[in-house]
Amino acid sequence: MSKPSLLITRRLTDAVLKRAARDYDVQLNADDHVFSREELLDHCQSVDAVLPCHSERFDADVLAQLPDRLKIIANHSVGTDHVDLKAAKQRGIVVTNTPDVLSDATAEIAMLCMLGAARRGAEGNRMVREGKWNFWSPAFMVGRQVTGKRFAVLGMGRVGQVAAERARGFGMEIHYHNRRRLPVELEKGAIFHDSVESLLAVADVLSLHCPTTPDSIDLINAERLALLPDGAILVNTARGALVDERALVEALKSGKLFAAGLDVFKDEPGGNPEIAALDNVFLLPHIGSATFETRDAMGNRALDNLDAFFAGREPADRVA
Ligand code: 8YV
Repeated sequence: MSKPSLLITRRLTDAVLKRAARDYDVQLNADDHVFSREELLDHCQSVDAVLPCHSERFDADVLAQLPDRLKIIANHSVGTDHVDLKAAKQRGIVVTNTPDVLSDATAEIAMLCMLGAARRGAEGNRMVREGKWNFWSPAFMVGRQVTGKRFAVLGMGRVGQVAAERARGFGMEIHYHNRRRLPVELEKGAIFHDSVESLLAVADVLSLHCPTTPDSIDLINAERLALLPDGAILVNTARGALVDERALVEALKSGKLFAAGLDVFKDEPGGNPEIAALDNVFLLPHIGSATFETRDAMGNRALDNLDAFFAGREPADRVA
């Protein structure tokens, strides 16, 4: 029997690519070229399945133009905001994601963003590297200690829960808001807030871990930033779309926010030049899940979902 054909839109790890080549007739975008919409559609025309990353958009229009033979989009990401799930369902295309396997790596990056922002990691790093470190005083490069402060998790899903666990390790008090309150054994003493507003009011560090939906775009806007305690820190390792970046720049300039640690931006790749021009930010290029271990696990999870689908079973991580 011939192997199903599979488009892999980005270079995955060697181990994952080897496994994919064993079981699928793979079309690989080997040079990691960023597909335009037209190129993506073009490459999808001759395959039974696609294994894309979060950066390839499958909106209703793209989905409508996929060939009938393409039956599954097995994402290499936990986030699925780049796929119109409703339209995929209507079109009879199965969609899967890669939950769990990236929670540790992403929570680590949330801690890096928190500490980098609180302790002025980017400024200090730049100063030393540029040879501008020419004095020292007790008042020099003073930041915020996080120990004993309140770590506020917006979206207590898998990543949010691991981030809370790591923040607990720094002696922080955990607060959270989630659509549904967690069972007490998963809360582990975290304090539940039944509204975003109530959470913001206590957030010394606000860490975003909620999905991007039409309702959560610009969730953190000027009005909500104003609810934070003065001198709060914003951490975003989820999606740039959650934050009104213009309002963020104002809050960082006015000192309402002490700093922000961001791994994600509205415009990716690239980021936001107005944010990048500020000193009180610690910025990373969307590398929350970028560890060797996690990349292998994500690729394998996506292939597990494809294997199940082509064996006539329900993929474990089906989201549409
Ligand atoms: C990935 C992510 O780096 O999983 C997600 O939703 O944003 C990141 O973990 C990226 O999606 C890789 O495809």
